[in-house]
Amino acid sequence: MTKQSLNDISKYLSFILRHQPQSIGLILDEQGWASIDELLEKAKASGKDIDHATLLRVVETNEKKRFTLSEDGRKIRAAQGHSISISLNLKPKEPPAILYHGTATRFLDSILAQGLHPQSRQQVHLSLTKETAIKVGQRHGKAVVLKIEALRLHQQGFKFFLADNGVWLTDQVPPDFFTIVSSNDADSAITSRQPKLST
Ligand code: HQG
Repeated sequence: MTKQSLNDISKYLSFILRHQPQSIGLILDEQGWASIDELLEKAKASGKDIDHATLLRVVETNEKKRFTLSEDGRKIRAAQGHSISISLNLKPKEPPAILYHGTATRFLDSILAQGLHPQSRQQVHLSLTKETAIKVGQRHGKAVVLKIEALRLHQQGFKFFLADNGVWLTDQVPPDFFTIVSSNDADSAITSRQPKLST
């Protein structure tokens, strides 16, 4: 199986497990888990034939560890990124002092005015490193990175959660708790209209 085929299956599983399980008649439990047997059966019935070994290979080789298996190996769920309403049931956790959020310059005006909101997903996604945040931002256009004062937010009562794959999640980030990071990806026009510039 080629890397491209594994990647295609990963995208398909993300679509089903994060966004549209009902598109193949699959019902996830309240914490986002699907029975692997049922998932494979329903995928096959809708024209996507994936065998069990291939599914396990996708889970193991996925570079962002997007999928989690249950302890008994019979269930699977997406580690984060859901738009459907499920509760990952993660325990709140104290975050590091700083986390990063990658976004695109075209969203900046709105983000500076309103803060970060989950938009179509369940929570705002934050990264441990600037490098990861740049990659996340590039998915949307010209990347810009926000440096989030995560620990200060936590101390103010905002809850943080660490997904199984190392992505940090929180419900929102108000404007007073981030600054724009100067990087090669943030052009000077952006950095110059930002009052609190950090590196
Ligand atoms: C932006 C991928 C305007 C936000 C990634 C982002 C991540 C606002 C976009 C995971 C806003 C939502 C999630 C506001 C936030 N006004 N825009 N007030 N607040 N936004 O894709 O964080 O590869 O839903 O900055 O790596 O980009 O799929 O979220 O640009 O971990 O596994 O609205 O998805 O993982 O975009 O990405 P998304 P995200 P996977």
